[in-house]
Amino acid sequence: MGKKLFTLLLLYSFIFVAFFALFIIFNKGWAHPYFIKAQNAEIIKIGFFSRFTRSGQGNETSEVQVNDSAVEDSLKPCPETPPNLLGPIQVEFETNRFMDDVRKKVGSFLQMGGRYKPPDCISKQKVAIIIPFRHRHEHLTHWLYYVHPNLIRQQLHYGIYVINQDGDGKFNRAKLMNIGYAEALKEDDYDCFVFSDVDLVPLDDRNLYRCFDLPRHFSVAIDKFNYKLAAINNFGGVTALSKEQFLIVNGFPNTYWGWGGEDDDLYNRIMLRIKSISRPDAVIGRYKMIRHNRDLNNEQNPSNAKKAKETGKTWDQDGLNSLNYTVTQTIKDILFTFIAVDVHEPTE
Ligand code: UD2
Ligand code: MN
Repeated sequence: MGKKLFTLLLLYSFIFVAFFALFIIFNKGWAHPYFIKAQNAEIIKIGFFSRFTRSGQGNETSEVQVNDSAVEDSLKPCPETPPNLLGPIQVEFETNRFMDDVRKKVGSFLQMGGRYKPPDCISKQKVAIIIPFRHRHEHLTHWLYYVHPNLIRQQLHYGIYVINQDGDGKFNRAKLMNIGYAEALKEDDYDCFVFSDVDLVPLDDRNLYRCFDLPRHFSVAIDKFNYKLAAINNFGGVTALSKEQFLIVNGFPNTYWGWGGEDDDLYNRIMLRIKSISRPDAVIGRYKMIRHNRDLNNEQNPSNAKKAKETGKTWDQDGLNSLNYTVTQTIKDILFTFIAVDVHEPTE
């Protein structure tokens, strides 16, 4: 009896080993789906990273980076709806965050300059995210902490460009956007440009940071405005235009110094040339704004509001076709590309 059972067990083990061997021989790609699964697990993990802390993660290049062009060729387009989205995101700015904490958290998923591409599918668009910047390091830290994981879950192929205005002259948000567009294009063939204030963090990762058939206004429901659109013609905060759309409107104006008006001018350009915009709904388009006072040297400029009434006369001479500036420094951080610029403020 015992001998019979032993023979039976032996036979079973042999069949099992034989089947396993056959599986490996005939299914050469077996390691591949497994690899993809491992990558997804990493991405899911990052999805929860706002809820728990992963400690002891260095800046090591993780095994999720796939640069093998043969593997790349076999990748399929990313799905229309990214599979790992979380929906609403918990966001708070009370925690004192440091850039190094953020580097430790997300650095291993990125390539130098704040670049990312999904390892397991091909994104339809290559997106440059442009942030106009001066003396807002704390805001930038919060922004990177929350937005990088969102973009990774969105399976976006993207790069982050922080465009820093040198000196203490009047701030020129719109011109910095144009510079970001021009500089990003020198680096890669981006199809889409997301223009984002540094103090606006999305509260829902279903708000996809990519381009649409029409210029996109993302930040439609900000906590500061009780999650309501401030005005029907508002086009400030976070927006996206494809390369074609941005060229059609001749980009942003370059001549809006100080606070205000430049977002209305872009809206007017779009209405003149493209006629319409698109927006997410007020649930997906929710944002939290980091509270701040008006910055020094960015006081409201009353002449900007007047200028924005004349967009029809100025748009084709003031924009991408009249852009001039000097890059003074470029820093490649793992989390972003920092480009410092002299914006050539006219002397009065
Ligand atoms: C509103 C608009 C913004 C822009 C601005 C007028 C919304 C939600 N926001 O924001 O898009 O049209 O009015 O210019 O409609 N910045 C610096 N350092 C400075 C000054 C500005 O980094 O010293 C950058 C930073 O990215 C900031 C952005 O410029 O988020 C806009 O400036 P703001 O935050 O002072 O303007 P705000 O909140 O009134
Ligand atoms: Mn702001």
